Amino acid sequence: MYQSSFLFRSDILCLFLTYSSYPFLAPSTKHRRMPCGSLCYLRTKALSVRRHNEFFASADSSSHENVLPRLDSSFSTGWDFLSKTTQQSVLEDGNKIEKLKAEKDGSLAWQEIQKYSQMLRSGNVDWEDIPPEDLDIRLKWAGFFHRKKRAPGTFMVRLRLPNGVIWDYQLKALCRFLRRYDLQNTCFDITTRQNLQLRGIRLDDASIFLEELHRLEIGCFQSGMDNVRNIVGSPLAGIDPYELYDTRGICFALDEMISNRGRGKPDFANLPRKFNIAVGSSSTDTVHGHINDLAFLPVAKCDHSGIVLFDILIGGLLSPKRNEASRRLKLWIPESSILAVTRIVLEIYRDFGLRNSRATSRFVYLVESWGLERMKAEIARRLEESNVEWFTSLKDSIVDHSAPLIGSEIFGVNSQRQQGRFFLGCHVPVGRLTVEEADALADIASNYSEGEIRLTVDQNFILPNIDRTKIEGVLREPLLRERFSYEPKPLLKGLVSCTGSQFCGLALIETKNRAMELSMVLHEMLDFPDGQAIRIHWTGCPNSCGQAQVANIGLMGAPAKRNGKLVEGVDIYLGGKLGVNSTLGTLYRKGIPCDFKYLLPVMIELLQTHFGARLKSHI
Ligand code: SRM
Ligand code: SF4
Repeated sequence: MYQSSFLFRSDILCLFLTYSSYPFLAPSTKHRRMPCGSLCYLRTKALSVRRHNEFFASADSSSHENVLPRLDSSFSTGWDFLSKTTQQSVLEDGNKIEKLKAEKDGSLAWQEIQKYSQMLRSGNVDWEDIPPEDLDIRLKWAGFFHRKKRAPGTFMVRLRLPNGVIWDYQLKALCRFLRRYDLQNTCFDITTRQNLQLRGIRLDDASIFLEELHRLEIGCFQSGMDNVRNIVGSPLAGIDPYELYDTRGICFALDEMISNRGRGKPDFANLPRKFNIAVGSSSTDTVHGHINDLAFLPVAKCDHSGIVLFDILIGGLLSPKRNEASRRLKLWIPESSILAVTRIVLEIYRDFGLRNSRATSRFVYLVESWGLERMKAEIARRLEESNVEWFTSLKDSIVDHSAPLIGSEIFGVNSQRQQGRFFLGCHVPVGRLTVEEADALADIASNYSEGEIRLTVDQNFILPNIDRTKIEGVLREPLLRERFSYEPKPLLKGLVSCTGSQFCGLALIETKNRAMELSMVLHEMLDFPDGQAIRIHWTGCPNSCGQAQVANIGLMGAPAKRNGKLVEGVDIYLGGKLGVNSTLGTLYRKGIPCDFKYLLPVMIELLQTHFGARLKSHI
């Protein structure tokens, strides 16, 4: 470890710079310096505006040739990045999916999806002729999820939208693509990782769709299976008055490092399991850092240099087997070290993660099998080796604990840190948009928010950077008055729902429709005097994609009994908290039938006793 007992001149200067840059560091802190990487979202924004124009200029061109990178035989796969020892142990002792990857790596789907698409278009084969391991599993590496059980022959495509940013021209082009299908069978879903999923896509169109995505600078590769998922950042980045750090640049840079901006990067395409990353911007919890495998949360900012220090959290997860909030590593880093730390953690996970059982292969199991101290020492050793800046103690954290927790209170017109600019938070009922609605939203963004739309982990959106002169106009937009309300009712503000049985083959219950219906009925019966959001999350099975344990009240699909018969039911979780002292909700009641005759009284009682709801006088 670098010690400051013997210092050259440059080291003295460096030490001086370090302490003046980081006055909140304790004197015992060990440190190193490295050149700062300059990551600038503004560049992305400027490019986006330019690409917008270019895209429309070329949109009518019929040639889709040579847009995608052509992969040749020298192309490495995820398997090539595994050490000989890992490869050997997978072959001897790996679980079913590991064996499947060893046979043919998932990253090959990036090529094969185009091949299959062309074969289907030639009319000589049918989608049912495609080997099921490719159709149902490997294509998920390319972001194509066959909805085998609920909509056979069609695919859900999951995008990668770092920091949840999407632009009007991108959304419009996606709508234009989906219009080739019967609109009844397509839609968009905003996901709990501030991302978009598109439904109803056919495999014969996959290569054309991919080419469209590439021209739009949107990625979808590595959005499923054993990959790093959408990089979550604050939807209020750059506009939040309480912000310590603008997350946009780093989210884009992380996405680039991990997935080559969603176009595929084999280095991290054969992990033992999925991996979630979030970067926070302030104590205003908009990213749910505590349930990610790796999270960077800002804890201190130097007034003088503007440098922000981050806490590193590791090992958070929700899963059928267990739910864990992430643990603080007690290493602090500046922004310039986030990429290096992420690379190191992913390499450790890829090279040493457990691969014999799918149920115990998430990162937390490696952290536990090594112990937190060994994991910390290994990360520190590798940081040291790479000459990356990090710190072992922090004198003081300047996180503003008084910042309002606006994660689920983003609605309506809000002042930005920029004078005369406002953001409008809007509610999307359980995250779903029809193609027509998405198209109209893109037009609204063009007219009022410089084309930008930001998605949230609560499956809603905000329109940033609205000029004062345009506020009246945007508030009059019929789509926002009638459908995507900026004044949602208390139970809708924090209502989240996973996909459920309408499209998900793992679901035990229907979720989205039920979530809306129950909220409406509860609003008919109850008053919520303080008008605060009550966060209710529905999730169709114990995988907890709808993050039931993050909610005030979590409803998780589970079997229930009525008159001796098995029926759709929920387990109820209670007590999830966001923010600086976040906690996960715990099991409160098991096996309540979803039939409102049984569920409604339980919910009314809960809302009255824990959340200040009152029965309406006419009830
Ligand atoms: Fe998830 C599997 C949907 C966020 C834990 N998840 C699935 C699949 C792919 C199953 C399948 O093939 O049908 C679902 C696709 C259904 C569909 O048609 O939409 C699915 N997960 C979702 C989404 C769309 C829910 C939503 O409505 O928002 C979310 C997509 C996020 C994204 O953009 O990438 C989604 N999933 C999550 C989260 C929440 C999060 O990331 O913060 C979790 C819990 C957190 C975590 O992972 O620690 C989550 N999904 C799972 C799991 C259990 C993982 C585990 O370690 O056990 C599975 C099943 C699996 O991986 O074996 C799963
Ligand atoms: Fe499907 Fe279960 Fe995830 Fe809901 S929680 S999307 S039902 S896997």
